[in-house]
Amino acid sequence: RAPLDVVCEISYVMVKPDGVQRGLVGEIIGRFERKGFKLKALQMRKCTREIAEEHYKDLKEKPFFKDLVDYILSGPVVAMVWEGNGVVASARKLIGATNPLNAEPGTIRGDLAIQTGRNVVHGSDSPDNGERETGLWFQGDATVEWSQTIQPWLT
Ligand code: RTP
Repeated sequence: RAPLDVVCEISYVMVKPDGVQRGLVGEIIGRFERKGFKLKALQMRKCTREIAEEHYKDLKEKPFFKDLVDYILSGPVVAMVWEGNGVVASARKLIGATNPLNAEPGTIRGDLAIQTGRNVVHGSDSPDNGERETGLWFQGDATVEWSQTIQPWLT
């Protein structure tokens, strides 16, 4: 039985090509695992321009849009779905500010990056986008149902 304050959400989190190339996949997954979130889907892949453009469609008019899409296409990414209480906002906090120079120490970007255009990881900015992005990146693939043993003592 879930406690009353539990809001079950999913966030689409992605290690971007620079994070993969720099060998930061384990570090990033570890931070979400240690926080207590539940991994629901995981796939290493090279994405298509169509998916990258759809993923960032809200930024289509920005001057950096093409560079952003080229960056996401520049190497494999690690696509993930994380589930848990308040995971969308919490993931954003764990990840830190868009510009890594403004990200607090202790956050992924604050500890591990120095450039906005190479900020190693993405996290959905709303529960609706968590659902939308999960559907986009894991088309047709069901997320995995499994029982997490980390939290029963809280209930
Ligand atoms: P993300 O979607 O990747 O998690 O990043 P975010 O919410 O923190 O930032 P957002 O404003 O959605 O921007 C998406 C990504 O675009 C790149 N960007 N470049 N050159 C620039 O001024 C600029 N601004 C944003 C970053 O890679 C950012 O993560």
